Amino acid sequence: MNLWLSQLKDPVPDGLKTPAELARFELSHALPDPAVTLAEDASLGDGYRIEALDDGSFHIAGGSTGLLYGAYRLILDRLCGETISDSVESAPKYALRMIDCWDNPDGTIERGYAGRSLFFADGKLSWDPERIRELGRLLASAGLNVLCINNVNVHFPAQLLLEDDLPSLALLAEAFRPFGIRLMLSIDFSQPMRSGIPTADPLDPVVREWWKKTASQVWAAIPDLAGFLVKADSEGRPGPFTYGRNHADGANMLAEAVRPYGGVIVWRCFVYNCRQDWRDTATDRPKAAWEHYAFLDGQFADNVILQVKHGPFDFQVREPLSPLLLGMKRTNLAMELQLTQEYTGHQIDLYTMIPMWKELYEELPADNIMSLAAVSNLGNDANYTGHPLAAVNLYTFGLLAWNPETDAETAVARWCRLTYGFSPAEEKKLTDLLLSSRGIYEKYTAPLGIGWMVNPHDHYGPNPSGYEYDLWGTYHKADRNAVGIDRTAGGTGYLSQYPETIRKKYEKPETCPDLYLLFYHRLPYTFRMKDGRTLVQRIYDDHFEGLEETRVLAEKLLSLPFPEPDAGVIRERMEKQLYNAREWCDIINTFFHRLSGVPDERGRKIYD
Ligand code: GCW
Repeated sequence: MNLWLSQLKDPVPDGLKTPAELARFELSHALPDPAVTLAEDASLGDGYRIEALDDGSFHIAGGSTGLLYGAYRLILDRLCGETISDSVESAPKYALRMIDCWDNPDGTIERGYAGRSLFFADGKLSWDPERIRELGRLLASAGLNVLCINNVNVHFPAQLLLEDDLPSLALLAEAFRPFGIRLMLSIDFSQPMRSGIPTADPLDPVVREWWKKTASQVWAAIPDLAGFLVKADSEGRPGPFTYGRNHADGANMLAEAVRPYGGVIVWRCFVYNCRQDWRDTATDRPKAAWEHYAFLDGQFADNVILQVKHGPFDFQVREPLSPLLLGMKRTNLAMELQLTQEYTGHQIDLYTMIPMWKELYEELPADNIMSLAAVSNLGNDANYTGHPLAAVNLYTFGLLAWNPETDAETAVARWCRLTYGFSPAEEKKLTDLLLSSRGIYEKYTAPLGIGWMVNPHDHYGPNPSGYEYDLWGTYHKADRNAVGIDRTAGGTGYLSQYPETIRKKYEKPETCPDLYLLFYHRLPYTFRMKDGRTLVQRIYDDHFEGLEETRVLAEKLLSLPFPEPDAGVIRERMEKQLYNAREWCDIINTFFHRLSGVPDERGRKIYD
């Protein structure tokens, strides 16, 4: 199974060493005719230039990886029935196009919905070389180039990746090398303490020395390792706060250790108080990242990249763009997206993400964003992503990381064509269904930007007050009159973290876009929306519509001629999604009906 590359019949053989060699292999097998000549030009790096010559042949120039990306461009265009008539030049917008796996050494995957790890089993590295070559091909053909293989929550024995497991890790890095994919590792900030050092204080000379020595050993084994990914002082992970240091102290200390080898430190900004008292109204979780990082702008070393989740909470179906991505102009930034569907349906419910990503880009100036990262939705299921249609998220993420201008419909249609080769009418139908899936999911889950009404911990299915009296800072405060939190200047002040244009867009409930309404405002159920409906009526309507649209989605989707085994898996998941959508619709509507006492204007069934 090779997903969107299923038309490439010849598996990548063992023993290829460089992306340029792989490019030659792929072209000679997938595109033996017309002739394609390749010329390596290191100055082009990942970029390529393809020229269509008068005799019908093609010429590709590029760095070694550029040749590979150029080769996939030609091959995939050809598989799509497209051809390059003159010449094209292309180079990626982002230098690091990363997939972050949350895989644990025991083979489990945190928030994974597609089987077990492709890289670990029984406490150590373990992989099937053929599957790694398939995966490498998938990732490279989507333009992705960095793979962080282990969970940011570094639980023992993942620390051994920097110690006894190095030789094995070097072999895995070698397996990915022809695909132009460099490995990255999540590290444990307190790891020096495993060597008997009594502290992990980033300003302690012994600790600094330990990291330098460790980096020299790691890069001696894997000279092209991309760097380290760090989750520090977040959800119980160790970090510089323990020693009264800030995150620039922590990140810069590591940056110095990896600098001689061209390594980067990707430092996550997912830092907030995860032991909040629900009675405490002074703390508003979305404000946390800004409070921890904004004042450090300009203080990070140039090989540090701050990795910021796209929204200020945590990958909810609707969140505004994180203010850090707009405000830290003197810091290298990466935006972090989540392909694994933690809050978006567990790869059971259909949820195509590119429409959401495109919305984020509407507000993103992107000048100082140098990397795009996504939490992996991969596992060892035969189809890699559990739900066969979830693969569209991996592929289109790659296209977007290469070129954020990529149009959502074109990207999804290309994936459909490569994967299923349907007739034009069927392809259009599938493309439209995929593009509509996010809006449908959004309608039947937590309303109007409020988020979090999920079953705690597992995060699938409705539970409107599951997190209401918990420690995580995720409250909606619904009572009999009103719902939501005022995050404007008159409320928690979260909105003040944004530039003026954005503040203006959201600050008044009358003009705030509907879908963000309850993210920013606390409003009575009787509040009149722009179209004249009351807030609570809009909530009821959205949920009934979301359920009905899921029914229509199921019917249309299941009428398409998917091949087996996809057809069976899609049918089975669609049935579960229908059940889930009904649970959401009824529970959310009942919740608000019980609280508000307001009947549905249209007299539809809401349970008491
Ligand atoms: O919200 C949380 C997830 C955790 C995850 C964390 C993070 C890896 O529920 O499972 O931990 O986000 O992004 O670090």
